[in-house]
Amino acid sequence: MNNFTRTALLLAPLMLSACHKKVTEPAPVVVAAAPAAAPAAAPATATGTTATDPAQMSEAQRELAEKQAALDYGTMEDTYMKDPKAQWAASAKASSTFGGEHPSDSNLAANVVGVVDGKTWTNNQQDIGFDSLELGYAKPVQATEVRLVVPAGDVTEAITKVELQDSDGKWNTAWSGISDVKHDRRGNRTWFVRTFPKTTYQVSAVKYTFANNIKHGYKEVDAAQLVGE
Ligand SMILES: [Ca+2]
Repeated sequence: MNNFTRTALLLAPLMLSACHKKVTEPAPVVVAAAPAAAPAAAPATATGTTATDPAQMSEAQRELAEKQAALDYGTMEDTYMKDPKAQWAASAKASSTFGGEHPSDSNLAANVVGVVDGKTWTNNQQDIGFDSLELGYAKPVQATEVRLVVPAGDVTEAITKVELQDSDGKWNTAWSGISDVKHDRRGNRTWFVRTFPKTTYQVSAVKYTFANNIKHGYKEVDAAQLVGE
């Protein structure tokens, strides 16, 4: 039923009572079309929930949904990896490193440089204070997005601030707050992504702040992208 018909239907009794001499077209013909949209609802189970509820899915449906989620994750990650406007960190330094004064190579901030490779930086505190990871990029760009790749885990929940450094060395806050990015169980990594209006200045470094008490445990990061042109 189009809007005009609906309005005409609603107004019909009023018009009839207000103006006895005018008789509009017979209402019952229009009314008959109304229920057509009703039966289009999703099929419901005996308990009243729809078939997309994981608890109500058959094993085959669940397996299919898991494969679809894995495919979606793979497509997302492939798009990020091949993004022509993205560059990987060229240098990295951190406020702390697991092992303190004598960290092993397997925990150094330098492991965040370059493409995702499974090698990570690990901080030195599980639940005390704050840590930061600063990443330098070879080509300064007007940035629109940053991406931080962490191994499986909930590290992304501890991130509280993202800052961008301009060519004068000044740090500008691109985002701060409580992170809503949780462990992405569709794949082996979680991508922490923050998008913002294109910066008016050239960005050459990005700094992430971790509040260690928000999510207890050591914080690990594999790689980081800066997006812009
Ligand atoms: Ca790495």
